[in-house]
Amino acid sequence: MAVQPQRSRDEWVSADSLAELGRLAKTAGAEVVGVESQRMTRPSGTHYVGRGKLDEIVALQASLDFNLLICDDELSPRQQRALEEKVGTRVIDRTALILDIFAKQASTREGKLQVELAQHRYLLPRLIGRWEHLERLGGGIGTRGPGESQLETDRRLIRQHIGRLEADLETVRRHRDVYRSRRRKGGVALVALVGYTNAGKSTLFNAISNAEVEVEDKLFSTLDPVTRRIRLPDGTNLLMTDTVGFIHKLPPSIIAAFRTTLEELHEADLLLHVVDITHADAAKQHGTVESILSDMGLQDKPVVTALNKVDLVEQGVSDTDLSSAGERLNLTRSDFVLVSAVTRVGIPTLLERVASALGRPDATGAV
Ligand SMILES: Nc1nc2c(ncn2[C@@H]2O[C@H](COP(=O)(O)OP(=O)(O)OP(=O)(O)O)[C@@H](O)[C@H]2O)c(=O)[nH]1
Ligand SMILES: [Mg+2]
Repeated sequence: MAVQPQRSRDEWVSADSLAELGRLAKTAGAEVVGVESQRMTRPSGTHYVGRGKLDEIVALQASLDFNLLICDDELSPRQQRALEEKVGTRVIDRTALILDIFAKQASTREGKLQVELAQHRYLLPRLIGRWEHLERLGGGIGTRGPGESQLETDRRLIRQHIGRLEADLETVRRHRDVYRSRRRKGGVALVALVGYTNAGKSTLFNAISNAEVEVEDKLFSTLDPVTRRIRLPDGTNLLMTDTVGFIHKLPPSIIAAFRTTLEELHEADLLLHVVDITHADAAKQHGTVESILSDMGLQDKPVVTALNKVDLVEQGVSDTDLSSAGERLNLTRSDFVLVSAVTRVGIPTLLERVASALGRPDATGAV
């Protein structure tokens, strides 16, 4: 369910965003039985949607008997609780859904710590809504300490836990720093793959490096970064990293929690931006990735763009048509190469482009 603000500057319209939310829900293991949206000046502070739409959703619940309602924007604790009470099902938002998928995908210690941190940070401000009503009922819940409410105890526990997670992550980060500085001394260039989730980053990474990163037709199949040493045809040695994909409305809380993973991008000498050129929203996805990169202060990193999955483009489409697809993406500050990570078409050209973009004496690895 989504609210489309009337004068939004966001170029994503709710239909596209909702289709994506549906894919996220499927990835998380839910079955989508209905999709609803509403145009409003801005989402309602009480129920997210307006009264009329809310009645429709209640009626829909009675007829379809769904047991989970997912909203496309972050909900306040108040909105979430009001919706749950009215609709009679569990209600979650886009952030909680993404966190759920991340939790499923995290496999390394670093990944798990980061997801847990993001989940706890998400939970903390939302506890109020959960406990307020119990407080109003007056005490009596076993775990309360003297003169202390359940809410305060819970918040303190969660804050303590957040503190521990941050400390653990700091340790992981220090290990990484040591590893990084060793790598720096080796003078080997680092290329990081970036791109919208499901663009084909891992497939391309595997094709280039003969690695075996899991590739799946679902969102966020990669979470933890993987780095491999690669030798380019011209003899250049470099390191390439495949990592988590981006998505539209990626909450800042998640970006903050994934600081350790995303620091790899700051370390990179070059970003290889992979775009699924066959996706109906390719241009918007490209723009979203660019704006997340610039929010992260990475707008000045050199970029080579790979327009991927050209094998899926209808036979007979000429090179000029495909190039104009690149132009539609407004590729101003970067160069692009048409590739297929599956058939490997364009990969040699892509690697040449990467080598010349790096083009630094210390990137040759010859010493
Ligand atoms: N036809 C075709 N399919 C591709 C190509 N590259 C990737 N795919 C498919 O696209 C889907 C996503 O590929 P991944 O490599 O997992 O994408 P990703 O960007 O790593 O995605 P996340 O890790 O989820 O962010 C998979 O089903 C791949 O098989 C390509 O060049 N051609
Ligand atoms: Mg991947």
